[in-house]
Amino acid sequence: MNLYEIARFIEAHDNYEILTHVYPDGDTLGSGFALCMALQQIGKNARVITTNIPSKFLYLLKGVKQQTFNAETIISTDIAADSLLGSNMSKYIGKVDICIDHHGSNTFNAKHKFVDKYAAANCEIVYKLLLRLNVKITEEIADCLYTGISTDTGCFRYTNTTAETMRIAASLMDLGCNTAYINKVMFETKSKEKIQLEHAVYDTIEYCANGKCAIIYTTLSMLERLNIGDDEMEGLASIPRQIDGVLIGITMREKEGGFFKISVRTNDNINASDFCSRFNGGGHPAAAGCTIEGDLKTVKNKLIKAAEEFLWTE
Ligand SMILES: [Mn+2]
Repeated sequence: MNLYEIARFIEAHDNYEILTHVYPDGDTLGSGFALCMALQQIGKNARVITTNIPSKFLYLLKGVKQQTFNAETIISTDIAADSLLGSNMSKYIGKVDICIDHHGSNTFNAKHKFVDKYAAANCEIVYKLLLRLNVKITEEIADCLYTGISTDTGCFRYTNTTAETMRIAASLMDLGCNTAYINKVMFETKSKEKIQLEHAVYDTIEYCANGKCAIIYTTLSMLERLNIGDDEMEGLASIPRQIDGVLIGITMREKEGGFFKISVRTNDNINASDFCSRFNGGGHPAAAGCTIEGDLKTVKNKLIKAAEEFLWTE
């Protein structure tokens, strides 16, 4: 379906549940809540299904009405694969009517899909969809969309940023979006615990592949010692890629249940999504992820081996 057809489908249906991905980020939450407010504005029932929203994102809910209804139509936002629904949303697998996403690696099961891999953020697609639904983009909706666009582009610094990204962000500013507030909360403000965590993480840096790959990690015991929650973890993944000469920057985060969540960020056209596909993950060309089971040493050695093979065969 093209975006026009998606808009007509949405107008013809009602009682929406909007799904966001596990470990929700600014783009999936911004997309979900913007779409929810838009659907409510055009007279539909809608709610967002999500878990563990980091507290810094709670402003996104500002204009959202709580509604009770029996769900009929399911839309997913920014979800590239069934596994990204997480265990508590697995009941939705195979039941999604419309998938809206911007991951070129998308394999998600849905009746209808709109995937634009050139969109820097899923929120860019949602912005265009709302125009086709003749929704009035309120200040609250603009805040949601800007949050997704700014976070997925690292505040317009990453290579996925296009002129179109800038134009959409500029339109959102015209509509009253609180860019200065959002930029500060997303990119400047850090808790004292976060500073301590970064301090600890810098101590874990390890290089391989002749310095072309850098790995950092967090463990559950580190998080416990520093008394820090999952919502402070965002942004760590950009650290190893900042190092001069590093082509693959890997961040390992230990999770409950004996596995690590891996974030990969790359430089110089090294394909992060291809790298993560070796571990059944995926994502974007410069930012991707996967999960690997095992203890710290085992998982790290697997990543080092994979990185060396990957870089020597490029
Ligand atoms: Mn995204």
